[in-house]
Amino acid sequence: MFGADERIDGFDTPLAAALAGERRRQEEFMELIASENYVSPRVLEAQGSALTNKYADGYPGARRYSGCRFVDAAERLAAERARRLFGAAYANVQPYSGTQANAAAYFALMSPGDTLLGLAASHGGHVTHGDSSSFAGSLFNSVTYGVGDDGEIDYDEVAELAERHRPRVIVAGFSAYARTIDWQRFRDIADAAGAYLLADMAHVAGLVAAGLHPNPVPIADVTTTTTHKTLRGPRGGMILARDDAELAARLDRAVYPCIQGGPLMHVIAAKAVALGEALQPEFGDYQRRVVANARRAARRLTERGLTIVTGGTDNHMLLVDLSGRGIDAGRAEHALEAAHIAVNSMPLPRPGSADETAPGLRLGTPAVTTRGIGGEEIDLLGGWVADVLEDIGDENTIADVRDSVLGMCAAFPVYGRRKDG
Ligand code: DSN
Repeated sequence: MFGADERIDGFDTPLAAALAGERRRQEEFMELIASENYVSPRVLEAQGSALTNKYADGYPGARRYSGCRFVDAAERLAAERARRLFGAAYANVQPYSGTQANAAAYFALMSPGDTLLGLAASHGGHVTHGDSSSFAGSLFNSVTYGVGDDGEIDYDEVAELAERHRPRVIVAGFSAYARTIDWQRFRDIADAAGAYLLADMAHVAGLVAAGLHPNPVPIADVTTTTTHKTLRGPRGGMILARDDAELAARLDRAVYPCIQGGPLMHVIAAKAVALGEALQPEFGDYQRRVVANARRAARRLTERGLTIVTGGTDNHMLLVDLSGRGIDAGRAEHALEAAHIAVNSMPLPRPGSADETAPGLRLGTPAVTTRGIGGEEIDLLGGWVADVLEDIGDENTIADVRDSVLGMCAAFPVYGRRKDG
């Protein structure tokens, strides 16, 4: 039997150091990676619970294993909360990730060789939206649309490609896009082409839950999402859909047993916690601060002479185009990391060119907002990002910014007690 006081520390020193180091890194960095967030202690509690021990292949009430009474309860809670939060008739909370959610949705809606129309990865789409590096691009006949010269989705191009290629599925969604998606426009295009519409709301699910971004669930045939990012749950995926019993059965079969085995019941319990948190009124306040902070950061960076794609943001992220600065994006990411500011470098579409990309940075405000940062702190943080980018090789600038960042991190701890609280 295990002793109650068995700990990693003292047993596995290198792993204990990695865990402690990462915990400390999260406290001591300003986390501006748009897809990351900090989960609550309650979510961590469920994720680290004994539910990790339980096999439960199948669905609540119909498992391949005995002893599933309590994990059934956890899964029912998660699914019921997901349906309530997003007004969905159907929710499957088992996908291990957003990629698995998209894979299952594709297998429910298409056969290998069918045509898939999605946003090109080089224009802000996720690789599962049809990129050749993903199963989506190799199993299906992938056709991609892009953004126009203004950096916004070119809906006319989507319509033209849909009419020409008659895809089985059109995917609306993104990994790097700062403007509101017009789900209804996609619905109309899909209807005209006889296609299914799949909305991937992974990035904006928290905003959708708070009513700050239109909800795709009543419009799309199937909606997929991750449960982390703005939704602030554990890393994982989820599938939602309107009321269609036959489609629901296909989606269930596509998740299990088609592409997944036993569901991760501890993660599902953690999803239930996070979805319960998202149903609280304060979650809406949090999301409003996330968006306000992103807009404020975009304004601050613009004041400092940086180019923000589309001139600003409607959501939690902003895309900084470094092409006019002659700065290598990877070098910018590393310089910011040295200053304890975490961002993603990523190629951005170059207006007017389908293939060429511009060096870019993707920034987002979900994580810093969780730790309580807002208002003038966002101005300071934006100023520090600009300082590092202006003086990219200057170690003194990096050291000064790092000191300032560490000071702000100490004043706004993630899991510890506030100095002022
Ligand atoms: N890897 C996630 C992101 O960073 O956006 C999903 O695409």
